[in-house]
Amino acid sequence: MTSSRSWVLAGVVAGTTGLATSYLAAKVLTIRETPLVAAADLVVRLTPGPVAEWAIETLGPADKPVLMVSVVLVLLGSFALAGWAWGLAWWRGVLAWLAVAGAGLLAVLLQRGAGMVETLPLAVGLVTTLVVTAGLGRAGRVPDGADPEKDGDLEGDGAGTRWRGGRRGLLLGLSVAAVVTVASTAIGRIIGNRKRAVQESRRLLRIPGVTDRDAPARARIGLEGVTSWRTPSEEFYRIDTTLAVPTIDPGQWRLRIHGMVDREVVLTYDDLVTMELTEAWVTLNCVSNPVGGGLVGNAWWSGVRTATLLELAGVQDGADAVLQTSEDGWDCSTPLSAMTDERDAMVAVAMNGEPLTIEHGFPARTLVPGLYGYVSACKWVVDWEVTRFDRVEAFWTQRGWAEQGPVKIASRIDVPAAGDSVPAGQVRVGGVAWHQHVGISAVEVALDGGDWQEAEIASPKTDDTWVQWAATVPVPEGEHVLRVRARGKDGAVQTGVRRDVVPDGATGWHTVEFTAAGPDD
Ligand SMILES: Nc1nc2c(c(=O)[nH]1)N[C@H]1C(S)=C(S)[C@@H](COP(=O)(O)O)O[C@H]1N2
Ligand SMILES: [Mo]
Repeated sequence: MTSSRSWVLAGVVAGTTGLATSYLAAKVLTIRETPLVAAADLVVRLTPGPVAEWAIETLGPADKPVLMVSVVLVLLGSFALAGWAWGLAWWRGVLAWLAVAGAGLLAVLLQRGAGMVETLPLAVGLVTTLVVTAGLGRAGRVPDGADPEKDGDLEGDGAGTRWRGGRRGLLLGLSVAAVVTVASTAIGRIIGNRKRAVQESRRLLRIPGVTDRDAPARARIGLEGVTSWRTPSEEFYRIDTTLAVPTIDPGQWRLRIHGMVDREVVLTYDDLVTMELTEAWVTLNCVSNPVGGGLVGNAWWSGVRTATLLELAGVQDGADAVLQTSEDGWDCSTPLSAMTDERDAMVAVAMNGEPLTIEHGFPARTLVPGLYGYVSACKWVVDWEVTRFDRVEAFWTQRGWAEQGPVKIASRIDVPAAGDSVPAGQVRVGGVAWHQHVGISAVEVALDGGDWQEAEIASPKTDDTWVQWAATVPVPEGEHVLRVRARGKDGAVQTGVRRDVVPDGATGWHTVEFTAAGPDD
């Protein structure tokens, strides 16, 4: 292409195509808003109050459409600029596109709760845009001195710019961009509508028998700064390998139980929620949680006992494992014994009194107290194969993690936090400790490598949850190190030997360095 007008057009076309593929990627990968909406959102948040009020007063209900149209116009303007810059020198164009994408990145990251996945649509859009700009530039390129109106002149001088087809090439490039744009938008729309429908049916869902609970008084130590005993669902840690969170309509959901069973069973969601519900406080944690880390949470779960479901199918002799598979293909192998003994292992349908959130496995996920999530807590679970450990190898086991994943005894200091400065004297310290399905019998702290001192512990009724602990420690002025260890109801004492999370969970005492200041500091 020769004229800057063509470059402006190429920029607008390329940017629009990128917008479309980023939209598709957002619909496939996330259940959040697209980069375009994020940008509009950012404008709203950056708008000074008086301007916003003026806009609402004068524009009324038209304020949202006006906003979106303005954002789109600004975007088209920047696309045009980027195209024009590319015409001057390709690297200027690349810089311009990076600037546009950077602004989008800012908008996306400033959305509440946005993570890495939310930035992928932008990357997809940026790559599309760069490819399309370069492609259009190439397709429309005409050697100096040739007639741009003429097609396919192969009489080029051979050494110079290759003849790429002039106007015909440009039209072809534009058509490809148009097809990509329309197809991405259409497919994105279909996927987006499906996800919205699932979110809506989740919102409207009322599961009979599901109750909600506050943390019982006996489970609370009452020290400010100690992690809340009941983890709110939106603060519950999330771990999975999935890029595109499965959105499963409860009406479409099935759990197939097969393998070493007397009869194969296929359960629908209605089958499941009309069975007797079990409810329990259960603390779930991740094997990848480092000493002192936050990949642990405690919730009130409602579901159907896994033992009941396995009984329906009739487990055959010789089986010792259940290979659980998620809708997204992830799998884990769980000891059959943990799914059939007296513990509250369940296929959970609700968390803290509400249907599971989509990120935490809606409409159904497994939960086995006492086992790390990676060997048990299959989200979006759809398939159980009753089998033997010597016949299967699940996702994380194939990658070097242990086949068996019982939760290790652990404890954590929440107060003081690392680097805190507290008044010297009698200092209240506290945190949480857990050894699911065994229980915590005591927690001890030691200051600066001194003697262990027993802490108070709150005692929830169940051994399947963490416990809060607190202690009053005499602390002189200066810099200090506090460490904590727990004792299990089985008599085990938490080891101080530091081990990494691979292959079956970290060990070692959590320590916190803090300062105690005198009255004059
Ligand atoms: N489908 C699926 N289920 C999964 C995983 C996964 O990657 N995919 N990760 C597991 C791991 S490692 C953990 S620690 C828990 C975390 O559950 P949460 O995200 O609800 O806290 O889910 C488990 N279930
Ligand atoms: Mo995990």
